[in-house]
Amino acid sequence: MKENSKTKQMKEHVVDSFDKLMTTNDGSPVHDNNNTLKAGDRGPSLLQDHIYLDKMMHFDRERIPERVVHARGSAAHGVFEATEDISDLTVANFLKKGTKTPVFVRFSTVAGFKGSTDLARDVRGFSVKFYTEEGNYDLVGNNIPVFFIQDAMNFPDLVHAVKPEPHNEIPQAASAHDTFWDFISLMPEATHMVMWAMSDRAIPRSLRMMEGFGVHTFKLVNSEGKGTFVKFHWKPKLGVHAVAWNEAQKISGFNSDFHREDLWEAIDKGNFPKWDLGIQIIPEEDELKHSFDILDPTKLVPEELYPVKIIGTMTLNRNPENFFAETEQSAFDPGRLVPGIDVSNDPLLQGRLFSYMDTQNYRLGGPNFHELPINRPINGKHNNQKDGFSRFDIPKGEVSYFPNSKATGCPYHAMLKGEKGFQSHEEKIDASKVRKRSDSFADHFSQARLFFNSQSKPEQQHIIDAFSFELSKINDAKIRERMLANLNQVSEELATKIGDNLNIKPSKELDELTLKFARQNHPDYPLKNKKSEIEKSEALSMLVKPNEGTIETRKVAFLVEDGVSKKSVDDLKSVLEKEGAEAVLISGKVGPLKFKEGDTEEIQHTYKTDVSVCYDAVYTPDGDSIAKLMNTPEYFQFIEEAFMHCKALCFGEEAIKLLNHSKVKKDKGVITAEDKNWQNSFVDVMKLHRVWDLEEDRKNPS
Ligand code: HDE
Repeated sequence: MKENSKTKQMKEHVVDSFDKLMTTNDGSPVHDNNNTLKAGDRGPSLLQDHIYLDKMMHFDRERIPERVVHARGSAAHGVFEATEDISDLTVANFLKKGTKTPVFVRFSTVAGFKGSTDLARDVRGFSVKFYTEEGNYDLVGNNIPVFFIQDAMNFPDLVHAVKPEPHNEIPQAASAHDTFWDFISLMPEATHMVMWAMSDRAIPRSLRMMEGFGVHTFKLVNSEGKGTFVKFHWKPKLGVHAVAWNEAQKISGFNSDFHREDLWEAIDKGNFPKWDLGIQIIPEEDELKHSFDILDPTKLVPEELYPVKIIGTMTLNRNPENFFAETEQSAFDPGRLVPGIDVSNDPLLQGRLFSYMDTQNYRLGGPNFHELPINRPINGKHNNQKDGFSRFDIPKGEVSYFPNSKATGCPYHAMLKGEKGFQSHEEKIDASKVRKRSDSFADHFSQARLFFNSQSKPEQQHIIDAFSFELSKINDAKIRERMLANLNQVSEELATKIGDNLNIKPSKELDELTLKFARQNHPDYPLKNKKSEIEKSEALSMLVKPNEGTIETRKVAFLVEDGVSKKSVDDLKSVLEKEGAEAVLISGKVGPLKFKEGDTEEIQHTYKTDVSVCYDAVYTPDGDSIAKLMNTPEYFQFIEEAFMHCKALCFGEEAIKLLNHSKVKKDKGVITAEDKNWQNSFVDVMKLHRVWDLEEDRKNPS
């Protein structure tokens, strides 16, 4: 991996203890790290043991508060390269065509604690810190383009509602409980976002296969000071994919680090994840032109109205050296801006501008967290801010104020020397001071409907299943009813199908009652149905489009036993590897596996450690192994579960016997060596990610 200004800066702080003598924190060499100092062999221990005190005092203080939301995260370093000339829109240095900028990216779940599972049904955070030549720019987004609430004032309530309930701290990393849905059912504005949260977007196959969104509308500012509204999008090169809900639940049990491990391993193996950065460009003149308000964070801007223009590519190419020092201590903040980018007046974004800095002051123990290696800007920082806990820099000289003559006005502000620096976008505001919700934010259902209408049939079914699961977990029937009434505003079909699973019939009376409740809580709440300009948007569906799929970095389980044919293994393996996928041999035992041809290979994965939910597809090769597999219940469990989760399955010619003996039924996603062009057909099915359209048949094989 090539060095860049950030890796060089961080390198100075990396400590390598190999072949080094152990010391105390002050560098005093330690003679014995096994025994405390005692009065006599059998004690008592002595308080003067500074080596023990030094060690234990540090240990006692090893934990810092976890993030109040987005506590569980995984991160990586990389580089962003700007690929388009957008100098007409922005002076941002790092967006100049050809510029390469080091980045640090942290992905996260929202509700779970730091040690919770990766596969929770949840929104994923997608935070990018660009270490630009003009300071750090943080794009702190999510993998869903809209948010639950419109105003920052509601954020602590939203988070209190979704986090484990305060009396018993149950459930962990899950929204399927009363307090969350109680809150949501009383906040019609959350309906659009919960449609996304109940969709497969909330259970990604990999962090490398998620989109990212800035969510809010931002502003780009050019050299004339002209502003242009933009929405930011990250588009993953590997496509956008999810697992099945039943699979997610099982992965959480088998490997709660599934996403973290997947990201780490991909980078470790040189399979660097990549995303394109795109912008939707909305001229200032269009600000008030639409059925929705571009400042309302519960609304997206349909790509049909403003297409996404790709302006750069990000590659993650280095794992952190140390989780705590880098991932945990990284501090993101949407208010960390650089010249050429500014915030809009979105009331949720405005509220975030206080919260991040505030929480980091608390979480990282004071105002000098900017000096931690992971947070340091590469261009250095120069100002008169002084002192505070854990100051690393040693500022020179007697001056720590401005204006000054003693240091010739330094550090000088840009205007002093005719330079620009960061200038807020100039905007005319002529308004009364009010505490209210804008009428232009009043339509809460039409984009939720747009989202539902844009999903393929299997995706719609997954949304219905997810709502049915979550709402069934609620103890208070009134909450279920209110939620159903909200969903009835989105689509009668959606509400009726979910209602069937909950024993509730959507009705006008229920709708009115719900409205009354919402009104009681906030009497001035604007609620107006509008018609969306767009009925359906292809960009909102995750269905793989023809010829767009790839199997790069996908993991295929090869189920083998002693006597398996090496040729049968190697032939398909080479086809898959050519396409960038990985074959993993799984057997009954670790250790050497004997091939029919006589060679051996070390087995690292067995039915004891590995399950089908951790793989994308399954192959059973030919050979004398078939007889053993015929008597291996775990084998059948593996293929039958993969079948239920709509994965591609492949069987060698002799292995068809096993297929016939199982509950797996031949369909377009089950390929055998008797099929024409079978190896390529297997690859083609894998490219679809899953045969979701066969889900109903596969769940109930007749
Ligand atoms: Fe955050 N959010 N948020 N948020 N958020 C935090 O900051 C907050 C919102 C997002 O990888 C906290 O350092 C408020 C929207 C991500 O370290 C905290 C509001 C979006 C991360 C905070 C929002 C996000 C955070 C907790 C509404 C998508 C993880 C720890 C006014 C655009 C950053 C921290 C990381 C983290 C506050 C809403 C994304 C408390 C007050 C909308 C990805 O400051």
